Amino acid sequence: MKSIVLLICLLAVIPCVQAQQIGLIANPDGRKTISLDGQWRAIIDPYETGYYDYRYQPSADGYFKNAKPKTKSDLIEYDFDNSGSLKVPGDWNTQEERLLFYEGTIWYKKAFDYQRKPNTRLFVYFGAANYLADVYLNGEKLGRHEGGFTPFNFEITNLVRDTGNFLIVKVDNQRRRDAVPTLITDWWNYGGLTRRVKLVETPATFVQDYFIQLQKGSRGRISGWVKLNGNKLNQKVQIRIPEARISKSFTTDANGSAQITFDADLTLWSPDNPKLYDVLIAAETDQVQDQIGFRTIETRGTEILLNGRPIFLRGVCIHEEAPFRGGRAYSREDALTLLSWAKELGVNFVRLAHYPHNEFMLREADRLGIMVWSEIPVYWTILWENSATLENAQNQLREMITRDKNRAAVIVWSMANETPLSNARLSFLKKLIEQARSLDSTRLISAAMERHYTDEKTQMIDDPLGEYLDVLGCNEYVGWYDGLPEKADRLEWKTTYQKPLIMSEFGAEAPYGNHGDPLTRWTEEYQENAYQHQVSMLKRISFLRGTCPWILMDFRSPRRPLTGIQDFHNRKGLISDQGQKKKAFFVMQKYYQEMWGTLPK
Ligand code: GCB
Repeated sequence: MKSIVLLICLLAVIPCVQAQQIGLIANPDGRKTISLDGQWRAIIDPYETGYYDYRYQPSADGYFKNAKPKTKSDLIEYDFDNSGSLKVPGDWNTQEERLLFYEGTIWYKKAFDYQRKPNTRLFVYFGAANYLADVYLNGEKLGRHEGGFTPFNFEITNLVRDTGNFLIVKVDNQRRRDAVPTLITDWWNYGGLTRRVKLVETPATFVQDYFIQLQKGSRGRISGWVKLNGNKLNQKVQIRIPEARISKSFTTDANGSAQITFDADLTLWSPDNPKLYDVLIAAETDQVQDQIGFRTIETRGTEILLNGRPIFLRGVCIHEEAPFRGGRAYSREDALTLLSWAKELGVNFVRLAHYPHNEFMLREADRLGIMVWSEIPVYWTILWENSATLENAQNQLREMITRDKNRAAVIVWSMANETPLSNARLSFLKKLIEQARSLDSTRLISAAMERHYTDEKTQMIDDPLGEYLDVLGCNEYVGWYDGLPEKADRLEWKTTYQKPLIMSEFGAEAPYGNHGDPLTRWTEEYQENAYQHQVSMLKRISFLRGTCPWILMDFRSPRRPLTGIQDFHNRKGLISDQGQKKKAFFVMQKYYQEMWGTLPK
């Protein structure tokens, strides 16, 4: 009996020994990588036949085995090599017309050869897969990842072969009530391997992750940590910033960790001067280079201070939607188009809604000097009392912060969007806030909240969540869902908190080129009118320190069917998905231009 138990334990353990999901590898682009992008074979599997048997049990002979008939009589009902293909990175919805509304499973397969090397470890790194990914190499399961907008990696050192490897991923984008996000969102549920996939090569012991930023409140002291992974964990690690003549040595402990702290005389990163330094993290067995900016961000009363000086966040919200071609954005070019439109508007800040965007957005924001609000898809009707939902949200939060914690551009981590008040919701969000603060004490914490009327003229922000935030975020649609544009003229804003406010959404909807008078819905003139009244209202809010109109560019949404106007797009963009600027764009642009004269950029 004992030996059977032992055997079962061993069998259960073997796959873990071979294929490990280790923590995220920081800065994969700063390492030796081999791209797996391009065409992948794909099988559409709406009934998950490749995963479950006819008793709805996980099947041992799923599609991940990539089986081939060995004799002419063999029965195998799938064949990757004769099926169609999909481009990676890319959502599947916009690659084939029959997939536009598809929600379910698609199996992806990529074949590759790899020359194995001594003392070298190999990982497969996914930028993102929406929503649930089961990953297999050469028929063995590597693991599962849940959450559509954050990266994950698996070690494959012991499974990879010199020739004939097949990497298979089951991607499932079915919406679930207990997931994050949950069943309803006002954006398209783009499925698939939506971001880049690559192999990452490292030495046996390597620099897995590091956090190198200015200590909270200090403009001259860097503080953070370095983490090694491997079997030679006790090493000397140097942090070098040649341009600032810095070279500091630290020793990692038995777990491969070292706390770092040292004084540094640096040119600080800001929108005026987005200075990035080459930073080298050099252990004895590995080294990684990154470009890192240094700045401080704090609040004092209702002020937001960048490098100690009050700042107004001239922002705009952006979805990860590709300009011109539609679908999920994934490339540097997409990021540059979106961010340069935002710059034309006059921004120094963007809200990346409603989930972590691809890494290019953060890297380019760092280079262009655009401050960023980044958030997780805790949106609307999350199951607050479900512990698995909380764990899922915590995991997505951890992955977002892990990936982007060294980007100077990121100044706000946001926890949630328009969530309804309840004790369960408050305790869920408090846990996320505690986690965010423990992972990164340097950024500001916010959430996009709602407001309510205390009388017909007074808008009140007193959501109990506000107590736990550094910056209040508030979404309001006065002039669109809430009255007509001129209603904004009568409103007065109040809050119970002595904190800065970012108006994290406001807007109105109009397809580009649809004209009429300023009170006719869906016209550019109505949208322009709504923005004019909004702007004069915003100017009257004494504790306002940032504005993020909804939204830079039109985006697809299944909740927007109105034929001839929306055609399954949310048309609240200041710019159309073909890059045409609507009248409202120029209202916001003027508001931001006027501000440059009176406030520091
Ligand atoms: C909101 C949501 C956003 C929607 C927007 C709208 O409040 O946060 O996701 O797209 O309103 O257009 O209704």
